[in-house]
Amino acid sequence: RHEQGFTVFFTGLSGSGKSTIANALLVKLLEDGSRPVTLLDGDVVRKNLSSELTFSKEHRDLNIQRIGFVASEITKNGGIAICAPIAPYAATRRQVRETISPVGGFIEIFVSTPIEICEQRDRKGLYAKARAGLIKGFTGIDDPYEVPENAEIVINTTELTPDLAAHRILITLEKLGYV
Ligand code: GGZ
Repeated sequence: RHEQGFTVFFTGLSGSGKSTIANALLVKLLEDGSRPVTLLDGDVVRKNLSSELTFSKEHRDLNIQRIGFVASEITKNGGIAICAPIAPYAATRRQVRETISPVGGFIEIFVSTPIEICEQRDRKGLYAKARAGLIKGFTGIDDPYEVPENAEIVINTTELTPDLAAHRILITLEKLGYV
């Protein structure tokens, strides 16, 4: 029986595929059925928990700290938290890792889709708006994304479908003894 809770923390650019892979992983973990699973998706958190926040560095950090706090509570109580924000700052990601590691597992997943591909896809038209100057401080265009150097898993979406990516993550979670 698996008692320990854990957090799967995705990070990557807008349009990198974080949400799609996170949702595919959610389905697989729910099928497994061993523990409650909570998905904290970037845009859902932005609409609810962080609706008053902007995309300044301070507010992005606050947003990630809130996500980290909720994930740590879930993890502490033996659940599974899946987080999928951009989380562009390495120091803030490290903070979250340090908050959660003492109470359970922490697996960071870098969805490494290059900006060229994210911009080509441009599912929500946000890159076009950022290029046109209609959105200022857009991650990867005129705002930083600090590439993770200690992620447990790196997912290259140009080589893997979302379902295969989720499968690979699940296998790794099994190997690490979390599921
Ligand atoms: C980056 C922005 C911005 C700016 C709005 N920069 O593709 P999306 O639309 O659904 O995902 C992006 C989401 C990012 O919110 P997060 O809470 O994940 O970001 S952070 O971790 O940095 O707090 C994008 C949309 O919000 N969006 N403006 N300026 N993404």
